[in-house]
Amino acid sequence: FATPAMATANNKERSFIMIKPDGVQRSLIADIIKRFEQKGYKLIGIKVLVPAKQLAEAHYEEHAQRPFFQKLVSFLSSGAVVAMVWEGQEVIKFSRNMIGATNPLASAPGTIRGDFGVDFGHNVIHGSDSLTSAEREIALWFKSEELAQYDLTMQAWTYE
Ligand code: IDP
Repeated sequence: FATPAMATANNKERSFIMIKPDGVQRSLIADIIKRFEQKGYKLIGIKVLVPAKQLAEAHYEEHAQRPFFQKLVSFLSSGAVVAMVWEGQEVIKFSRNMIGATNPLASAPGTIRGDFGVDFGHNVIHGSDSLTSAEREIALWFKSEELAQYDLTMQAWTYE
């Protein structure tokens, strides 16, 4: 028998999730946030911003040598994005499952990209792909004081 307090030990994993400019322009913010909330994850950071090109380049630095890099960076800094940090058990891996494959046409129906996207370059959302990426991306987009520490009473009903 585990009390809710005991159960929180594994629930602190964090992922950086971003609704890209296409997702914002297509009014998908609420639908996307709703999926993470309904899954049982906790929103601990959120902001709307038009990323500077430098920030977009830093975010996608692993793709700097790829032919699509400039297009990708220009697109990300072309409009408002919603940058978020979500917390919960296995949130990194599970978010990637919720998001779907990089190519929306290869994403299963029911995933965010599978339900909302068509094209590679307009695939609606970003989610960290590993613990290392999550830590790097959260530090890049958020100051530590922008991340809220609070208890969600609902968690006692989400986690055993
Ligand atoms: P991910 O977003 O699923 O983690 P990554 O391989 O990290 O995929 O690529 C970052 C973003 O770059 C993708 O979300 C997509 O928008 C874009 N991208 C990736 N590969 C291609 C490509 O081959 N052509 C055009 N855009 C691409």
